[in-house]
Amino acid sequence: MDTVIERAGFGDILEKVRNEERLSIEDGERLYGSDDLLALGYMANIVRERKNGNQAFFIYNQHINYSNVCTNLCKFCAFGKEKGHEQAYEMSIEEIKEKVRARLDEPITEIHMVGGIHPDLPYSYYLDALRGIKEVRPDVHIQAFTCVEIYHLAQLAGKSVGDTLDELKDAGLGSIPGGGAEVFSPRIRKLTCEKKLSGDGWIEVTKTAHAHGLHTNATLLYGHIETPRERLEHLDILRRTQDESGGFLAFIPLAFHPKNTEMSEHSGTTGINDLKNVAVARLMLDNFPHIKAYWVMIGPKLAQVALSFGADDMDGTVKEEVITHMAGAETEQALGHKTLIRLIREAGRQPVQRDTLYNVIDTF
Ligand code: V47
Repeated sequence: MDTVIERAGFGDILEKVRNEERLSIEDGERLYGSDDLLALGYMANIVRERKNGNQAFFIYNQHINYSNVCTNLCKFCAFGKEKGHEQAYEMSIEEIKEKVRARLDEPITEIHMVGGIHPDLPYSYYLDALRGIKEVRPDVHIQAFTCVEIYHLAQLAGKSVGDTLDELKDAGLGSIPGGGAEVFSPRIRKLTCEKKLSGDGWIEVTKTAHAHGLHTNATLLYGHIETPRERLEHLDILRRTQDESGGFLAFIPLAFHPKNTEMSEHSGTTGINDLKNVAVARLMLDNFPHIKAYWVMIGPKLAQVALSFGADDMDGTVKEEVITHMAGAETEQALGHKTLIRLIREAGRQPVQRDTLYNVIDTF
């Protein structure tokens, strides 16, 4: 394999990877610039196996999108709708509880709940939603509200982000998902999501969450108008934040789906680009314990291959994914745990069912 690495011109980078030295943004640019996927994958796999051995994780989870009403209306998003739009919806607390009740016979350990930035749902709605879920399913871990929503909730509450997080925690919040990060670059935010909380704002909320004992995830929305440099600067900000707080659990590269968005002139991502983003993330984010290959966005088959290109987690059963499907995802809206186990096994990895915080629930 070392010949493959030499031929790709990555001898020095392999040396750094083996010595556990941090890669620079310039190293990252060389990685993105290469078409030698096997060389990238080989190096990413070294880090992947160093951190997670042969294990590949999945979770039994359920997604609930309480409302798609949104004042940000990001150009890359097909989910968010203006209030009054014919497809706009918001669930009552009873409807949210009913969603949870409907799956009580399944061994779900996590509920992933996010929504738009709603103009007039009161702060009490969000607390009641958390409490309502816990009432129906007391043991479930609720991973809810992106940092963008948390900032909005703090404004609604008229409280600091820290005090708001403490209240949300008391109501049942267990951790925070990685959405809303998009690309931190002010250029990209201006062109695609001008109204959204800034990259600096997203990082501030994240740091506060970590300081208040909440773990969070991080994402990068790639495959639209961002440059490789902008992706790498985004990754560098994430790893510097992780150096300080250590509160990130997983990074999830999100493949842009253009259908039904204001950026529908773009093509979807390709398999090579998807795998490159997994591998480069694994190599750059040397202090992140986990990299997820989110099967909803890149398809179960490529997510399976990604387990050899840096990823150690396939997310989970999901159940009723909406955000990517509104933007034209052709994957299923849910996967059975038996399918996840088979995909992982056939990739030569050991399937491990985890909880949200990566405690092992079962091995197969
Ligand atoms: O914040 C919006 C992105 C995110 C599109 O933390 C799009 O474990 C692709 O963050 N094409 C929501 N992506 C999903 C998300 C997530 C998913 C699974 C697991 C975790 C986790 C987080 O989806 C949004 C936005 O960044 N998004 N529109 C689109 N057209």
